[in-house]
Amino acid sequence: MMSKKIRIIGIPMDLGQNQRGVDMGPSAIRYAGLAPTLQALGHETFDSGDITIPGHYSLKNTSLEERLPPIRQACQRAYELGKTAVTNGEIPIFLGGDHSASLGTVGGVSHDSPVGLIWVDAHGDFNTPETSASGNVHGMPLAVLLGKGAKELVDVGRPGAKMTPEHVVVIGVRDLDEKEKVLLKNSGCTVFTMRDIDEFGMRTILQNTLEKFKDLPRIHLSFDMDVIDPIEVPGVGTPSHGGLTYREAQLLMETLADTNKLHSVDVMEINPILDISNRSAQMAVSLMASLFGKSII
Ligand code: EXY
Ligand code: MN
Ligand code: MN
Ligand code: MN
Repeated sequence: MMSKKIRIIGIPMDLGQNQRGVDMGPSAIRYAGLAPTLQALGHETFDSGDITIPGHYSLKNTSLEERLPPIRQACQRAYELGKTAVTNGEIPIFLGGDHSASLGTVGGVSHDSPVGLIWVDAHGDFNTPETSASGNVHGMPLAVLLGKGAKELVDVGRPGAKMTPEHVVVIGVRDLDEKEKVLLKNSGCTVFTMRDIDEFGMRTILQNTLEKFKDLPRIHLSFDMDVIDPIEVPGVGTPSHGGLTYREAQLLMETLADTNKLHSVDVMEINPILDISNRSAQMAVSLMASLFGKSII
């Protein structure tokens, strides 16, 4: 794989859910050796450090309404950093932090033209404040990117190029809320559940995905680490049994590496407080190595 310019951006977002610790995800992934691993593959890395999450220590157990302004502000910053990185010809790797931040990252990297969005997650992240039982914004970002939900967030998240369902593929879902299921089913997005992966295999799912995106020159991968089975990745805030195997996740990365279409990537939801010996962050680094050409012979 040709040498890439990779921009590491930490987004220690934890306002989208209630588990403390996910704000330390960016540090855990850096500590697991992300930059030296990518450099060893011949890539050039730049690290922007972590953005500031306004008020993030004083908002424990607060309401959705109280959290919307700081989440909006942080996602606006993520939007701007993503826009700047891709404008400078860099590939941003956003390190979460909870998945609510992706309503900003995806908007920023697709500010001027559509991307194929591959959303890999145990969850649909397709709730709105009206359908959500938890009120947690990390269960909403994909709906926001398609224009559904809180106006304060839709105004931030909607990319200039206006994300459309035809440009969205969801892979790995197995834990959907009832009302969310109806929204996702009627959304027009392509959804491959864990059962689809079991029945057809990851290779077929990826072939279908890349066929769907054949006319799109750029792909954004929004990877929620809870898509992988919690036995392999215990350090996540909303674990869900029966996830991707290590190899299914690696095959996904290797297949995307072959396309040379990778435009940007989110690695979200690692919570080192819930982890075992930083194993989940080490897995994230291993996956990024495959995404950036490690297994290409
Ligand atoms: N659907 C549940 C909710 O909305 O609260 C759980 C969402 C988990 C979201 C994680 C980031 O993927
Ligand atoms: Mn998610
Ligand atoms: Mn998830
Ligand atoms: Mn399987």
